Amino acid sequence: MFIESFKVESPNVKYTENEIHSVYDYETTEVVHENRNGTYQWVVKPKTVKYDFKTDTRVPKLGVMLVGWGGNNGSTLTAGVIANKEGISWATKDKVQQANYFGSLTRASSIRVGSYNGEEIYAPFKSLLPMVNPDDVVFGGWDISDMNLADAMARARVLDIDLQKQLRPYMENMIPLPGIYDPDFIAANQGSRANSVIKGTKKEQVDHIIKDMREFKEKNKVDKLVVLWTANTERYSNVIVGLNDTMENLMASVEKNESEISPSTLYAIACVLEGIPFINGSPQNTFVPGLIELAISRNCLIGGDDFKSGQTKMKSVLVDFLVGAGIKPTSIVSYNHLGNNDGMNLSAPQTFRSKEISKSNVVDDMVASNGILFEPGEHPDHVVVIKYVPYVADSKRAMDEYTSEIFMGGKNTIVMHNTCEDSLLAAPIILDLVLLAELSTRIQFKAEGEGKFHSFHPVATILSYLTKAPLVPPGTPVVNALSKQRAMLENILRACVGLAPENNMIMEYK
Ligand code: NAI
Ligand code: DG6
Repeated sequence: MFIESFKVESPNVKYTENEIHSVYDYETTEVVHENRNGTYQWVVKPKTVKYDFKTDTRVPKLGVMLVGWGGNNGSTLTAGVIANKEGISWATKDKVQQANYFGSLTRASSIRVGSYNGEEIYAPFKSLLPMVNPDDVVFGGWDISDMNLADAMARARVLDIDLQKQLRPYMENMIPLPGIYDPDFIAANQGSRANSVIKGTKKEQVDHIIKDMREFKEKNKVDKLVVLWTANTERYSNVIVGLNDTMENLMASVEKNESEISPSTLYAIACVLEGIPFINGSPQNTFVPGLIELAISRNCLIGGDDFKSGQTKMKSVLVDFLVGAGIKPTSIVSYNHLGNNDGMNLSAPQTFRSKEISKSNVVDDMVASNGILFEPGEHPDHVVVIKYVPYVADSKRAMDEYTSEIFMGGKNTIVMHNTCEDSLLAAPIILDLVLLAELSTRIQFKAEGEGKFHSFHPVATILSYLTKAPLVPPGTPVVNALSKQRAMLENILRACVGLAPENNMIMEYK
C-alpha cells in the first residue's frame, strides 16, 4: 500500500513550529585488535551512541545556478522542471506523454514505512523530511556559449520536438551569464563555442562570479543558493606544493594569476567564500587540497565528483551482487560511445583521462570487502573506453563485459548493452543533488558528550549515491556500492524523524 505522508509519534521525536527534534540510538560496532594473554585478537564490541538531530523544517526559496547551464544536462534539466511545473504533456509516436521525474531519488522513489494489517506500507522518499519543491526553484547560471536555453535545448537534441515547441516560450529569454573560459583545461574542439567569457585575471574572475551570485539572489529574491558544475570535463589540475596544496597557497595563487588554477576551482572558491554549497558533477579534481581546506575552514558544503548516471551505477550494483554472492569478478571491460558535446570534449586525451580515473575506481570497496575471493591488493582487470560518434548524439551506448570465476574453476561472462539519452539520466540526478544538498544544510546533530549542535562535515558524503567518485573527508572510507550509499542516505533521513534504519529483518512475521 502507498501512503502520501506520515507523522512519527514517539517520545523521542518532537515536532515544533520550525523544527523536528529527534533523539536517536545509533547502533554500531567498534573493532579492536588487542593483545589478550600474549596473542593478538580481533574483538568486536557492539556500541550504542545517542545522537540528537534537529532539522529546520522551514523550506527556503531556492536558487540553483548551473555552471554549463546551456549544455545538454543544463538545458534538459531546466526544460524538465518547467514541463513538470506547467503540467505539460506532448504527443509521442506511442502515446501522450506526461512530464515526470522518473530517475529522481527524491521525487520518484519510495521508502518502506512499516506494515499495516500484514501489508507493507510505502511512502514517497520526499515525505521523510520537508524538501524544496522543484516547482519553486529559480534556475540560472553561466556558460561560455551565449545561446539561449530554448536554442540550447534544440542543439542538445534530447527532448521530443512537440515538447520542445511547447517549452520554447518559457526558455528563449533564459540566457546564461558569461563563464570563465580557459582553453588549457578543456578540449581544443570547444573553442568555437566560447563566445561569452569573463575577461580579467583569476582574482577578477572570482570576484565576477561572486557579484553574479549576489545579483542573482537579489534579483530573484531567493533565500538560498546552490551552485553545481555541469560544464565540460576539465583535465586534472596539477597539485603542486606551494600552489594549491593549502588554503593560503591556493588563495595566493589566485592573487598571482597562476595558470594552473582551473575555472572549476575558481567557481568553487567564489562559492565557498560566499558560503554557497558547490557540487562538482564532472570528474576533474576541482577540489584540490587547498580548496577542501578552504571549504572546511568556512564550513561550506562541497560535494562531488562526477554524476553516477548509467554504466557506473550498474557497475556499483552488479559488482556488489557478484562479490556479495561469493563470485569473483576478474575482468570488467566498459565501452561507451556517444555523440554529444560531452563526447566531443572527451575525445581529447587529457579530458578523457579525468573520466577514465573517475570511472575506474568504482569497485574498489566491493573488491576489498571479500578476502576469500581477492588477495590483498588484488583487483579485477578494469578497462574503460569512450569513443565519440557524432551520429548517435546524446543517445549513449554503453557496453559492458563482466567475466567472473565461479564454482570449481568455471567462468561466467555477463554482457550488457544499454542505450539511453545521457542527459535524461543526468538531469534528475542534478535535481537530487541540489535538493539534498540544500536539505542537508538544514540538519544539525550532536553525539552524546558533544556540547553543541553542528552541521554535517562540509565534504558532503551524504550525496555519494549520486556521484561516481564520492568526495570524502580525509581518513573517511569511500563507499561505492549503490545499495549501501542509498541506505546511508535514507537511514540518516530516517534518524532525523526518529525512525530505525531499514534492516529488512521483518521479525514481526518470523
Ligand atoms: P555539454 O558539453 O552539453 O555541456 C557543458 C556546457 O558547459 C556547454 O554548454 C559548455 O559551453 C559549457 N562550459 C564549458 N566550460 C565552461 C565554463 N568554464 N564555464 C561555464 N560553462 C562552461 O555536456 P553535458 O552532456 O551537459 O555534460 C556536462 C558534464 O557532466 C560533463 O562534464 C560530463 O562529463 C558530466 N557528466 C554527464 C553525465 C551524463 O549522464 N550526462 C554523467 C556524468 C557526468
Ligand atoms: C562518456 O562516458 C560520457 C560521460 O560523461 C558519461 O555519460 C558519464 O560519465 C556517465 O557515466 P556512467 O558511468 O555513470 O554511465
